[in-house]
Amino acid sequence: MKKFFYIFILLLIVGWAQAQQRVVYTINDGWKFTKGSPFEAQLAGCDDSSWETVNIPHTWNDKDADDETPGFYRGPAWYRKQLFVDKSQEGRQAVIYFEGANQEVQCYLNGQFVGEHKGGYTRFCFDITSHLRYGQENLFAIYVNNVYNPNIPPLSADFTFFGGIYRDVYLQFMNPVHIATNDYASSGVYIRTPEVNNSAASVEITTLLTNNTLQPAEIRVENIICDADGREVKKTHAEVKLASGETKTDISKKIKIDSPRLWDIDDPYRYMVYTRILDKKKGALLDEVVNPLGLRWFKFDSEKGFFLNGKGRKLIGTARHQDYFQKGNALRDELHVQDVLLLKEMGGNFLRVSHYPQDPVIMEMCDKLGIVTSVEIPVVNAVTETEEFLQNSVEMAKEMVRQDFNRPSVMIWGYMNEIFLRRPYTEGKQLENYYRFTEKVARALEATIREEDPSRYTMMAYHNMPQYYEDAHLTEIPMIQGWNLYQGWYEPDINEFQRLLDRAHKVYKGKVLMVTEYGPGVDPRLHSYQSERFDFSQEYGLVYHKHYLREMMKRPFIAGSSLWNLNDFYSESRVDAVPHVNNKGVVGLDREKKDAYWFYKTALSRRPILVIGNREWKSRGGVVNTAQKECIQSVPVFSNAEEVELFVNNKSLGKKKVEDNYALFDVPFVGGENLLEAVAVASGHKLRDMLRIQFQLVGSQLKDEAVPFTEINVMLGSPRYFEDRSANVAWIPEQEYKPGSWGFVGGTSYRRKTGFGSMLGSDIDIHGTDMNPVFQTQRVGIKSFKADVPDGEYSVYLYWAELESDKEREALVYNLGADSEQTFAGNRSFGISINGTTVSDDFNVARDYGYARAVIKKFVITVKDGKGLSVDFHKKEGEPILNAIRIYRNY
Ligand code: GCB
Ligand code: CA
Repeated sequence: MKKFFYIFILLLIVGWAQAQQRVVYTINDGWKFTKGSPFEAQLAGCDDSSWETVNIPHTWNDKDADDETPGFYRGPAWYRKQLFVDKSQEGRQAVIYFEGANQEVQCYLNGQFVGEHKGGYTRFCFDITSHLRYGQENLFAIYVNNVYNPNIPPLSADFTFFGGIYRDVYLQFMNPVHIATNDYASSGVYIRTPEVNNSAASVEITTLLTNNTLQPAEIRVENIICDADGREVKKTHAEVKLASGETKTDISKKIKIDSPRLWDIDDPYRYMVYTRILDKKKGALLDEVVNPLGLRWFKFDSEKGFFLNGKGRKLIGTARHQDYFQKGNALRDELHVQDVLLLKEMGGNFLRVSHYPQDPVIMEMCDKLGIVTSVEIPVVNAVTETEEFLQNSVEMAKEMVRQDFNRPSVMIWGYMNEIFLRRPYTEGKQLENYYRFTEKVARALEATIREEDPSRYTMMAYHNMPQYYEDAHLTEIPMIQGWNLYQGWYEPDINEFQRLLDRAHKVYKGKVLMVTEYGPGVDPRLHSYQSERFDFSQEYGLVYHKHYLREMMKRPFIAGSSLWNLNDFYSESRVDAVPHVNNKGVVGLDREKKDAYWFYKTALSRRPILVIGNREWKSRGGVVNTAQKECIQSVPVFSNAEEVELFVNNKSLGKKKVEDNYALFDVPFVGGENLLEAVAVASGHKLRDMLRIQFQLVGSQLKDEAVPFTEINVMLGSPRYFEDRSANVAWIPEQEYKPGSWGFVGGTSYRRKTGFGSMLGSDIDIHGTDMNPVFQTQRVGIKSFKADVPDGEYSVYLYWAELESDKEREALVYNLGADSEQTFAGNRSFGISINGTTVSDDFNVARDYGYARAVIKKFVITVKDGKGLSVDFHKKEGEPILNAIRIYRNY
């Protein structure tokens, strides 16, 4: 009797387990991790007790990709985890599923190899059924490397290749008879919508079914389409017989939905498709997979642009990189989610998911928020002329398409970004062969994607060397041409942008055109009222974006654009105003909004908006320039109201008309705290915004008692303002000395030559500081810096960095066209005296500190007899320099 009872219970458990639905959970926490290749790390015998303990998402490069030492760890590493798996899932199919790991993975379970994967940005999974032990500890050992592999794209790119298991990892348990998990880590269900219009839609659902039992299985496949409220709209079913071990396709054709509610940018309505398989006889549910269904139709027209559900829509949005301040690419879901919310809030309706497929939550968010997307594989900069490279690229394309196949937001599949940026040859037979091979890869990718998914468009992004792409026929292959254009940034003439658009329109008649990239670098710590390209100021950022948006809006044949980039991102080898960071984001690495973000939000959003710009600039400074002892500086106020009024310290500055999405006010700042208050009325709504700013007022006459002297912080050779955010110090531009006042005597501003003209200062990384901009400009040939300060004791800090070196001549990889014609001027020596006392007669920055290293010397000086302060430079060899000066009154 007792025995019987147990058998009954056992049957119950087995039966229950059989009929149970999928169980999916993450196994992210508490992994042992080490770099390198310890002996037999996949085996239990390997002692991992001294390894670090980490949580996934994890990257091993979050710190070394952001430190001063060039390079970051690109090598092998291991993750290990002892995981107790209870008996609740015993007898079921077990799968380990990775959302992404960079870039080559080998997975072992209990000492046995279970699978491997190449490519850092697509999802993959392995069946572990035969290796898993229930009711016991299991040793998961995962080898990952991010070593350069000539056969795995990307070979090179302007972003850091953070290594690691940097997205979620899961265990999945399901019935041995289940919806297939082994088709490029897709959902096993492919939903097509061959016809959609306002009155009806037809849906076709393909399901891959697997029987991993030793018996044949007879099952019922159901597809239930529900509306967003969960009400059943349509249901289909079919009966399928599966032989033991068989994987089979079931296709439910032409499911008709009348009067569909469409998926649109403003109303991203989604149906849900529940794909279920049931035991034919017992009716028990064996497996279920849920997919979103968006009913929409769209087209791109080479003259009129993009149409969604019959309506013309200009696509405006951004590209996005998947990293974050101090975290590298290892982000929890919430941080991904936040980015799509930021884009939506900005009024964007398009996301170029570039340069690689991203976390599934990014795609989910785009589906949910009505953001049209283009997803691409990371074939960037160059190809390797091998079949293996070609094959790996094709595999990636398949993974991409199958994994995000059911997303209503996806309308474009992309491949190849600026593939001729790093051509290994520049002429002759080798170049010709290289072109031919690249064309072959392009044609293979195009064919693969079109075969996999004829319902979407294909796109390729080019840089401004049309001739290369034409020579290799690459401009002909994809359905959409994406142009990455940086006129007014890498190239000097901003107006060349619209000329290039018109050229493309003319030359590539019939091709759909998009601007897949454009953008200037902006460091929100920098401001300038004489802004120019490469100065990284907020102000130049605005000039640039205003121009580009205006020119694209004028041209209906530009179907859309994705500015570069939503966020600042890490690029180890790059030096912008912030080392290792590409500063072209409209939000920062920490997602701080820059003025350009507010500009787009005002231009694109239909909600009433009023935002005082320069919001982040909380410690400002400047020189008295009114009789009332104030400093007038302009402040943009972003609004879609017709006019705005600004109050400063409770006094109205009057109303101003808004042009180009903002009104520029001349704001008289007083020393200390200032309160700005903007008011406006937009579409009947009263709007108000406030901002408090600390202002460091500097007298124009330093002995003027109405503006007592406390300190000045001056960047030489520079019209820029810089905010030292850690210490709330306001750096201001240089000026020429006039008696009673302060400033430089003699010399010129340092400008670095680039392939197309020159840039203010330098963009080399300055070691030993996190205030690059303070050191990146300088006055060359300076004779003196004078300040007619009142008597007292002062700390005088002199700032130097040698900007000239042989190294500097090596063209910076990403600053297209940086040239090499400068002569070496870094070998310089000069004397320094302060108020007539020699402090050095042979000061040589390069000799004593090397190139590009921040040097700060502090002198304590007593000023007497009303003589003020004079720092004098005495030329010995080469030209004397000074990068910045801080004069601080002690007493
Ligand atoms: C490009 C590349 C992108 C770079 C960008 C830049 O054209 O496609 O990967 O980050 O330019 O900032 O230079
Ligand atoms: Ca995730």
